[in-house]
Amino acid sequence: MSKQIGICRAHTNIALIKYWGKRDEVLFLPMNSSLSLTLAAFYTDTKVTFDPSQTIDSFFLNNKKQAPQETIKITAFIDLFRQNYSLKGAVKVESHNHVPTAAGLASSASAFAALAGAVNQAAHLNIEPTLLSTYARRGSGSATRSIFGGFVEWQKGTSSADSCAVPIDDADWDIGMIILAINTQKKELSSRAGMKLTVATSPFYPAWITSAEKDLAEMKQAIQQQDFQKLGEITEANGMKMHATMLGANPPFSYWEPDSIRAIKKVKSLRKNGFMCYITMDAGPNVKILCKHSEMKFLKKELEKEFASEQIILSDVGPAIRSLSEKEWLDL
Ligand code: 2P0
Repeated sequence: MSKQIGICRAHTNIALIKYWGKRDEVLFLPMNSSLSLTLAAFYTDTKVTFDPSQTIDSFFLNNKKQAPQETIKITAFIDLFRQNYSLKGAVKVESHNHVPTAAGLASSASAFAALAGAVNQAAHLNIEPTLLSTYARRGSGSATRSIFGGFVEWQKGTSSADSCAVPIDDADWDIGMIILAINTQKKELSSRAGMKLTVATSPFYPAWITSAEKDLAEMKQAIQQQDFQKLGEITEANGMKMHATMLGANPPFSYWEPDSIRAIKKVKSLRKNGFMCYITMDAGPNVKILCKHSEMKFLKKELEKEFASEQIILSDVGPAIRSLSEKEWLDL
């Protein structure tokens, strides 16, 4: 049997309605549905080669062979496909992360979406995108949403079969995102551990769930009506509520740093001056600003006045996963 190859590009995404907590740690079933915006600026390219002459999987990230503890995660993920589709043989996985290390963004969303897409292609499985998103989910929850472009909902579902991503809108209506990298050091508490602690100990958690479901319904309506102000207001409020659950955890924790608060104040003052820009933050101190694409460059200039040494990256709305040709791969 000859080698089978698949190459896929997946973009990262930022949640506007956050995923924060699992109801099933093994199947990666979330406590609440979430909704994200896929970003053009950050992506992962992954090549999967099924090689019958090899007996163990190997994993290269940015041309560097990864240690066994990293490769184990890849093997466990590909085993899901091996089991369901009776696939044979070891794989070589080669990934290139186009997520600037200074951006302070997690790459697990684009990484597992690209890996799922590349396996699908290499093994000629013809898995349709919604079902493919349930596989991506098993690598990392946020990867579920990176299968599609634009605004994407991850429906919490009732089981592993229907906890999947659904495209909501291509977001082709003057939308952009600014990433303000406050601190790009590895965080002390991983998002996986942080959400687990919050679910287990925060008395605010039940209120978060109720509130997130309401926010989601209202956000979908705002998207349908292309109501940017409402979209932004819900985004900012939902992110703040997620962070509030962490202050209620035992022990309490927060990913914020003084500069995060400085950024929040700056964005609020820009809003007072008539710009529609809204903050969201994830499991780290970095700040993402949802804004109008047409105002992005001006806003960057304004932010640079106060954050001269921080990296500020602009992103367009990103597309769904796509296959890459061997030539595109070689040109990387
Ligand atoms: C999100 N985050 O919706 C939320 C908001 C961080 C804050 O998804 O354990 O890496 O692999 O499912 O997806 C980050 O957590 O966690 C995340 P796992 P993941 O984007």
